[in-house]
Amino acid sequence: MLPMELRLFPRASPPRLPSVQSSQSRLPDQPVPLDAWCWRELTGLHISEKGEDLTNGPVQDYRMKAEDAWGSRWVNCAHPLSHEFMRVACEKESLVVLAADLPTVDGIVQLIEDVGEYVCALKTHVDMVEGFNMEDWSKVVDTARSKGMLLFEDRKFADIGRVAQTQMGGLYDIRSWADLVTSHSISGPDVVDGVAAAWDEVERIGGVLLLAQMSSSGNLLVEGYTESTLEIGNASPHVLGYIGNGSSVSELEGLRSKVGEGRMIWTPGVNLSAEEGVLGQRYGHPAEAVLAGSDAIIVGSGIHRSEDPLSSAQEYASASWGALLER
Ligand code: BMP
Repeated sequence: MLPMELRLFPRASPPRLPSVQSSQSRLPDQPVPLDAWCWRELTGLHISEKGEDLTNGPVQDYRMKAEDAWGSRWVNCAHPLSHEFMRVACEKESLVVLAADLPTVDGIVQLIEDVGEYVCALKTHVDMVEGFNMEDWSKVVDTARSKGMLLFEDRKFADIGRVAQTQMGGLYDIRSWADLVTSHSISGPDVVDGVAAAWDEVERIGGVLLLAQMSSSGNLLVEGYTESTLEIGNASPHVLGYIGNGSSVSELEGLRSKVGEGRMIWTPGVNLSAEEGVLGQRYGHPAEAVLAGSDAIIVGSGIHRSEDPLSSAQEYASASWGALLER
């Protein structure tokens, strides 16, 4: 059993998603079976962290704000964590996901303390952290939670389902603290079911973002691969959305037109001042990415390497939020 502080959404009873089937047994064109608010009720997301029922209170206000800001995405996305992300985005007026690519727990905690008010989710590469142990890592988890951020481990799973399930545990025990993870689709749909089965083991709900495109130059995720990835993702209730290439407006527009409104697109490869990063990273403007259909901008060095991370986070928040309201 997990300690309570590692559970994002305490619930009276374990979450069971009644219509969840294996990705393979559902036809790609079948819609996700429950509407968003039904999922919300089932998962207890309408219960605040203090245990208050928000249904008749402030939830109405943020529903209105969220529907205004997100439009059809709010109505059509079915995964409960997509709504949680959209709600936090409205609260913070920001679509920023912070890529905290730092090698120490103290460094990550300090960064969250510094910029957390403008960040909706913390993206980590947990295997980058020197001398990792779960006790220290809980400082990152607790600090991110205290700032109202979702936890997103960019693990890029790519193995067979059974191995992915096991890799969600192990030293880093990703299943116990991450709300979202990334996965490649190269090994087929079972990788997603393996990841979901691991969350099920610890009675938590999580979402998978499949890599449909990448921002690195010369990557092999060509159009046909992207389309096959969408087939896998659209058939799975565990797939909250896709990673798209934030450095290319045309690639993103193409991706959005294929994805439709029911899944999110999150984009790395965005920077306000650079067009190129180190070792083949490519960048586009965050506002252009959002106008082209991105729902979350993943920003790493633009914030953590800035001389003034707080002002930079604020700039990324305002550029992304402004673009969302414009589109
Ligand atoms: P930066 O903004 O410093 O370039 O960092 C981008 C982050 O997004 C990194 O953590 C990287 O792992 C991730 N990322 C990426 O850059 N391109 C992709 O295609 C997929 C990613 O996950």
